[in-house]
Amino acid sequence: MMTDFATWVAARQTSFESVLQRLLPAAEVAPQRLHQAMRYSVLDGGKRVRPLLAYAAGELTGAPVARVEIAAAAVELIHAYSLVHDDMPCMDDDVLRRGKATCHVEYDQATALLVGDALQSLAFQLLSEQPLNDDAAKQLQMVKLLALAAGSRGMAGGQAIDLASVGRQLTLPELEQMHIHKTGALIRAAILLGAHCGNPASSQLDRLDRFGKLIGLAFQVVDDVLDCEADTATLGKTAGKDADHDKPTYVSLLGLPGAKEMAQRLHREALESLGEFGEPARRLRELADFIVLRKF
Ligand code: GRG
Repeated sequence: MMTDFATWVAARQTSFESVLQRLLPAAEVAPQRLHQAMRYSVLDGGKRVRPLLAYAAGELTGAPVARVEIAAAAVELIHAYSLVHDDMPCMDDDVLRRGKATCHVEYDQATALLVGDALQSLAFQLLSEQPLNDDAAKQLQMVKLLALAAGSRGMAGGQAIDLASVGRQLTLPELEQMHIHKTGALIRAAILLGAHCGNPASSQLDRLDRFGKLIGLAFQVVDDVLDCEADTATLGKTAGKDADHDKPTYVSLLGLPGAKEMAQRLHREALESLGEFGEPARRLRELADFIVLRKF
């Protein structure tokens, strides 16, 4: 019998925590302070949405879990690095992340910079040293996929657009471009990497790519709504920062009802893109529901 969604999520989150525990350098190993700060920034926090998407895509393509969890860890390490750097005074300058002090507050700025650098390197070390696909050329493609998603034409590029847009009015297509890169690229990569640990048909990859694009954007629209509607304690990060920093968001452009409507539309289209996959795509559909209906 298929377990319910909450049980599936809890089981994956628990086993993924052990995977991260194992893959991160031990706190006692030199340089201890850096390793402690890396573990502080990655372990015991976050919803693990990207890893869950990778697991779900892997289930669709018959991927061995031992492979998917390495790909999922690589994506989560990139995500954790981006949060550590984003919170620094030279970027978003925040003191709270995942319900605890941000890395540069708990440690110091230089350590936070190095934590991000080292997490990014570790992600690519894992993708290149662990067996993820029987075909070495395909595994090389997976390394490239994550590099593109994280780099200047992906997440880092989206962050650059974000920094340059403060105080400016963006058009809807400009805002969409920013978020497709900043948030969407890594979410899309998580889904495709999970799928590539198995044997996806090219028609499956096309559909998953479309699903990833739509649900990555939906994630950000909901993030904008929550920044405006939820409180700091629920989010585990400072709420209301977008308006305080005069940042263009879906809420500032479309208003709250308009942003919510857009999230619903993206959700619907994301589910449609999985149309013909049936039962094996059940977890992806449930994750899409979670991403749009979440309250934190
Ligand atoms: C510094 C290169 C660089 C990039 C930073 C991800 C990012 C780009 C900035 C984080 C700030 C932010 C609010 C981004 C948009 C949405 C987002 C990615 C939120 C955080 O992701 P969640 O909700 O966080 O999945 P948890 O803590 O659950 O993992």
